[in-house]
Amino acid sequence: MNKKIIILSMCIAILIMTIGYSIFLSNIKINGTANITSTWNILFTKIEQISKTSGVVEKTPPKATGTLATFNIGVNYPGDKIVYEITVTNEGSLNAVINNISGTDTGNNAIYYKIEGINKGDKLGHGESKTFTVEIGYNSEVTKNPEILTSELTIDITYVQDLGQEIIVEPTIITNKYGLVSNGLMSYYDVKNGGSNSDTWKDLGVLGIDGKVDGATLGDNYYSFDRSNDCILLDKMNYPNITLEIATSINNITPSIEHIFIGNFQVGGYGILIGNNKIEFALYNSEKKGYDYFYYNSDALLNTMYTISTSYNESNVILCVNGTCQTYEATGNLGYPSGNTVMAIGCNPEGNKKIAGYFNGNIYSARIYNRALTKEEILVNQAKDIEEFSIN
Ligand SMILES: [Ca+2]
Repeated sequence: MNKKIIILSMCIAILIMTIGYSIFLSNIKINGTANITSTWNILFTKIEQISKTSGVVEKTPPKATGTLATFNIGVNYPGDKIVYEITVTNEGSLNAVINNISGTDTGNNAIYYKIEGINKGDKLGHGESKTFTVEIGYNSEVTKNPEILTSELTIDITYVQDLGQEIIVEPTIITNKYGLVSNGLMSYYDVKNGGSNSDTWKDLGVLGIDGKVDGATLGDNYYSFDRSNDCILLDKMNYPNITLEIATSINNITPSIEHIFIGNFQVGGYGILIGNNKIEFALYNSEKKGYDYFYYNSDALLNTMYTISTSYNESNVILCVNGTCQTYEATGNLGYPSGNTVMAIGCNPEGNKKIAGYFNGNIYSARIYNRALTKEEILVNQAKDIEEFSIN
């Protein structure tokens, strides 16, 4: 076997995890003339590998030294993963609580990180220890060598003195270099981030499924669709849990027809569209053999910039438009599209052809996740769009 190929298929993941406690000082109370005996000392006391697949190479031993924990691994095959257990100990005399955790990876979507067991709002009393896990893996959906072979994750955990103040417990969300939730981002299209041309909309996500532009016209930072046979065809994406997101502006609506932003619903499937002047998510329900529709409350406006996100997790649908979310119960079974129907932007696909449901407007970006993002995660992505596209 050619050595070059082995090297090319290797991805390196590095984790840098730090503990900070910047604002606790302002909260320490000093009484009278007593000596200050309270101490603040929270550190990583242990990092240990608890499982790994055979394709994972630990390039240096993992290290937990003081407020810094690091590891450096290589993965060879999609599906490879390693799990580390990390212990954090409060060796000081003050009770502490996490008031923030932030994580950013450098944007190699072939590598994912999962952190479990530590959240904003977690308390750590003096003398106590807590363990949590970090899983790093080579995304099993990847079918070709990623363009970037390394990934660096930085996590900052900030503790403050626990004075009984209210800190809402929130899960840790890791974002990529674009400011988007990393975990599960399969395909990501955004003209502004480069690589696209009049034939191809570059996929910046895990799958590397570049969109085949068929009729749509490349503009400044968008593709425009004229409601007459314009479409961008992707590939098959039939996930049982999904999130679809799109940044768009609408030029025109013909009330009697459906205009599709993104979807794969040709006899089964799901997508985001405009129906009866409203933005909606449609999901094929295989029990009732028809679509369930989840409408956003207000009418869609023309020439208005929208970020639209929708997620489905087998019991709920979340639909968010410009930072406002509606949640619906979704019963029944998701029905997949028939045959080899692909995901498409701006039209209804049948197999890998465009047939109907044409859109009239501009599409700036689109994202497909293979899991249902939470409302909190969707709002992180929408905040990114709201800033990028100056949405009011
Ligand atoms: Ca056209």
